[in-house]
Amino acid sequence: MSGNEAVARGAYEAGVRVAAAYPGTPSTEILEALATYPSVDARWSPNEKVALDVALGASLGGARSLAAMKHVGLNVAADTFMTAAYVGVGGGLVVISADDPGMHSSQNEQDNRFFARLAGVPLLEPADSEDARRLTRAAFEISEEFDTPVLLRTTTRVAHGRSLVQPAERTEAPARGFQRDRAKYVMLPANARRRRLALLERLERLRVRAEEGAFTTEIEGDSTVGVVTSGIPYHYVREVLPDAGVLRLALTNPLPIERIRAFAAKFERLFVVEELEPFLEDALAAAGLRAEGKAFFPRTGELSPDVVRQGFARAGLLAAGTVPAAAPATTPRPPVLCPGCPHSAPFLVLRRLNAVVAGDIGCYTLAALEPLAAMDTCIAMGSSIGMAVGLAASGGAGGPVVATIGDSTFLHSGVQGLMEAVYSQADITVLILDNGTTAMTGGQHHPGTGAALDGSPRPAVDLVGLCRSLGVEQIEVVDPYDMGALERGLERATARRGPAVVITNRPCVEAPVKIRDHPFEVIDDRCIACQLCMNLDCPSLLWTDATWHEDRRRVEIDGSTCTGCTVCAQLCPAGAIVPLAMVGAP
Ligand SMILES: Cc1ncc(C[n+]2csc(CCOP(=O)(O)OP(=O)(O)O)c2C)c(N)n1
Repeated sequence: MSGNEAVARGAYEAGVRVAAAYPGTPSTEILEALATYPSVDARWSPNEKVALDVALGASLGGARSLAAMKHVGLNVAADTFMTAAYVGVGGGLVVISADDPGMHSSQNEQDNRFFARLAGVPLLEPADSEDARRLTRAAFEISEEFDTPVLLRTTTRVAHGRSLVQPAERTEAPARGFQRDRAKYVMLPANARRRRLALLERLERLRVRAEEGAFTTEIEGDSTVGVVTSGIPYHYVREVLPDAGVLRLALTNPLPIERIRAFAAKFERLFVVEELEPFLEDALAAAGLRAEGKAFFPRTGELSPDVVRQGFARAGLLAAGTVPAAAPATTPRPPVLCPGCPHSAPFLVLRRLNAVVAGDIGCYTLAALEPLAAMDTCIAMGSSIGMAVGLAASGGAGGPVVATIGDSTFLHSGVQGLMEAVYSQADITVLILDNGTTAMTGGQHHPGTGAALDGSPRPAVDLVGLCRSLGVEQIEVVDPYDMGALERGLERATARRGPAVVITNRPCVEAPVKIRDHPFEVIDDRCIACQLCMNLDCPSLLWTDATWHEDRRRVEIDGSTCTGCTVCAQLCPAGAIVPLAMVGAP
């Protein structure tokens, strides 16, 4: 199983009844896997905070519950998370944070282990898929025994790596029902003060449990080197230094510090090997335990056996010759929008309008790259509209200010930005790129798609009605494959005072079904090599060796990938792009 499938398996075995999430790499498959199990109500929420609210509510109602998200999702859910630690649980509550060291698919690299320390909740760190299954299952037990949410933190390699697991049967957790307890569940200051003390007392009980060693494994070694580690770096350490003593921690908040002290006393040199921040290393230092760590191992990016080997070589434990040379670099292949992507043409128009574009997160963020090069900022999910309001308020934008945002992102956290735009009557245009799915993470449903996680029909949010209800007076729906309509719509919107909304309405070419209309071709001798079509950055448009006036290269179309969206044909001033003549056609 992948780590994500194993988390789902562990939760299923533990008797989880309600699971909520908002998609985000590398966490998305947890909910998709959970949805395949019977007796589990698995659902997409509009954002991570709502997902955690749903899971917490279900927990207080007595059901074992889970909320899953990528690391930045926990920023969105943090408000609930911090106080959920005070409230405690009814049925066990497990929060999964899938961190992304190396930023394979994220806007930042943050070590969410600090969230567990900040909130005062137990933290579990699986090292592989079996660990993920076993620890997720155990997390529900800890949650109920200690009356606390539990944070289970994976990383991309654990989430997406595959290894053997030993599945067990599901244990149905007893349905406890909702136990009314306002002193515990209503966080007025007087109650919260008492709950804060309960939280500290529970952390101490957890520390005692950790000292008993249930979540700690010691590998004996010779007396020269001892390594404290957690998560997937454990496997790297074992591979690189098979003779070293290793203390592998699965529970990393609270730490079994006396257990670590006893381990440390056995070795001449003590190391901590961990990904990202010196979370363990600093805790050891605070307890008076001097360990070597970030002096030799990087604080950014993923570790790997080679990176760990290099670190131990720098520390003088391995001869330099034992460290393999870096693997030859692969040819970089930058990501591109798909052939026929309905997000391309709107950005071409925005560039022509010389708009200052506050972008957001989704497939369309690729419009920031050449040749579209039509997005100027991108910070965090849902930030585009507020950023556009601020750019307009600065008076220094120097062009029409446009926020671009996908449908899933708009419903995640963009709506409040639009409220602000109406409230402050900002001179901005909001371009909602509605492709009817959460394309970036693989095409998940959301409240605007009209279907639930299992595909069953649900009422869909009416985007036009929603924007109107917020007080937007000018709203236009345009076809992003119609260059003229796009230009007219965006020109009208940007010329106007006050906020305006333009919504594009073509589905993603990949979801829910692959769209393949009749492909197009370039008639060679009509192509004047103006290369206007190349600004679209469509992967179906290819350079040829044929030139026009000897120096400008002509273009051809790969008919096997062309979706027939027609946009390049509309751009071509020479009429050289036409529907592909099929062999055998009359
Ligand atoms: C807080 C947070 N949650 C989740 C993600 C992962 N993520 C990035 S963009 C995105 C949504 C993309 O959908 P949409 O806005 O509809 O744009 P599309 O990709 O379909 O063009 C998601 C879920 C993230 N980056 N940040």
